[in-house]
Amino acid sequence: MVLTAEDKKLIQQTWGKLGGAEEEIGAESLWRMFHSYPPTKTYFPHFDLGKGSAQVKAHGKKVAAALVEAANHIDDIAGALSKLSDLHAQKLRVDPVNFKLLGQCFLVVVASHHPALLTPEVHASLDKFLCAVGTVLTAKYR
Ligand code: HEG
Repeated sequence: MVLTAEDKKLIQQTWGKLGGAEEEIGAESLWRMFHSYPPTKTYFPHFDLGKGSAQVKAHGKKVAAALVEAANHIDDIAGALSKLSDLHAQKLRVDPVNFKLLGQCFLVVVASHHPALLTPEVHASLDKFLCAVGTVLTAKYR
């Protein structure tokens, strides 16, 4: 996944423009993933997955923080998310297909909250970024 200089600029600008709302966006993306793709729920048997669930909110905050970390280390996403990579691939053994689903839900949520922000260029760059993060988190899945 090659992120161009233009992609990197758009990704970093976009995180800036979400203006602190990324935690809610993270939680809503997860909620949407669980309910539009129910098999994803199997990784979270210990969670209450209802709307407004405190566990989904708390988890959305963690996912958003990891995405911000990746955006802040855009030239070394693998290094920035190395522990999470071990966790998802080797411990949780999350099937790689699921990352596409979460990425898609994330884009839908950004679009629904910030329609003007998600120009086709930003859409493409954010999609590439989410794919790059997914590649890192699934790299050791074997
Ligand atoms: Mg994952 C935990 C980030 C996709 C299933 N995920 C976590 C944690 C973070 C994170 C930061 C907490 C780690 C910790 O507590 O040390 N996840 C993260 C990102 C993305 C992602 C950035 C993709 C953008 N995760 C993902 C997907 C699934 C999944 C697609 C499964 C469908 N994550 C998962 C599970 C846990 C985490 C089951 C453990 C939850 C818990 O028990 O607290």
